[in-house]
Amino acid sequence: MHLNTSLPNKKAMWIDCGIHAREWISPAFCLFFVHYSLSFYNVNTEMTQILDNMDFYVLPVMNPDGYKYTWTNRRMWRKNRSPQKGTSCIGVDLNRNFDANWCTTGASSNPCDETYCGSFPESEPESQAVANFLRSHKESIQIYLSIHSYSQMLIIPYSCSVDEAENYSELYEMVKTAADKIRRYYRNTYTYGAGAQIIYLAPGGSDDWAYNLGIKYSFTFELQDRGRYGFLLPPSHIQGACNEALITTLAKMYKSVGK
Ligand code: ING
Ligand code: ZN
Repeated sequence: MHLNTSLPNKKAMWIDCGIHAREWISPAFCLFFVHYSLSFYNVNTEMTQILDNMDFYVLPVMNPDGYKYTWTNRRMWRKNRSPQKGTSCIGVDLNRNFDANWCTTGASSNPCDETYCGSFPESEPESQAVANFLRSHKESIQIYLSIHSYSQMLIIPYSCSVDEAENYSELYEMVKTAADKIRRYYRNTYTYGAGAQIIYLAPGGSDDWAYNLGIKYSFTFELQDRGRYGFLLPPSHIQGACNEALITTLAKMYKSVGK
């Protein structure tokens, strides 16, 4: 979906949801976000100002085959559904398939594993399509945002190595501010920081790849919860989870349109 009000040379933000099949709150957030944007343009000053200065590219489900499979066959499936040569094991972890220290420590080269990196970087049509789109729009796309669940984390590069990102302090301030805001508004805790420090080494992720492409505001959010329901977040929690992600997203956009 491309939300756009016409102005030349506008900046843009990219959001993708549903890289991982079982993280159902993620596609829900993308649709919530589109609905919110369309409902509040010309109603809420913040949203109006942002949309006047920025386009949104929203990919509601990056992994549609996997997502469908979690509805019909196995609720806890993570990868995509691509058949692999020489094995009956299926699927590649799309968030290990990007070209950022691809398939080093933190990913698996075994097609039967949950973090299988694929046979080469961008081997999968899903990751290739996203990478191609970002490559051809990198002049305008200023913010990259990828939505996952669960564990309530606001992650900045890098996850693929222990190196510090060049604008680490600025990114760190942004996620810290966002986490503080969520705590104030919703009394809920989000941890924040570089992926390799706050979770685990994870090479081949989309956010690190987008960052290295030159999109210097690159984030991965892990939405609710912190483990009570995990991927099986009950419907009653959808609104709250989306609101938390929304205020975080708005704060970032607001900053980047210079208001
Ligand atoms: N977590 C992410 C994963 O792919 C992550 C964590 C973020 C890895 C950014 C790489 C880059 O493992 C979940 N829940 O999928
Ligand atoms: Zn995920």
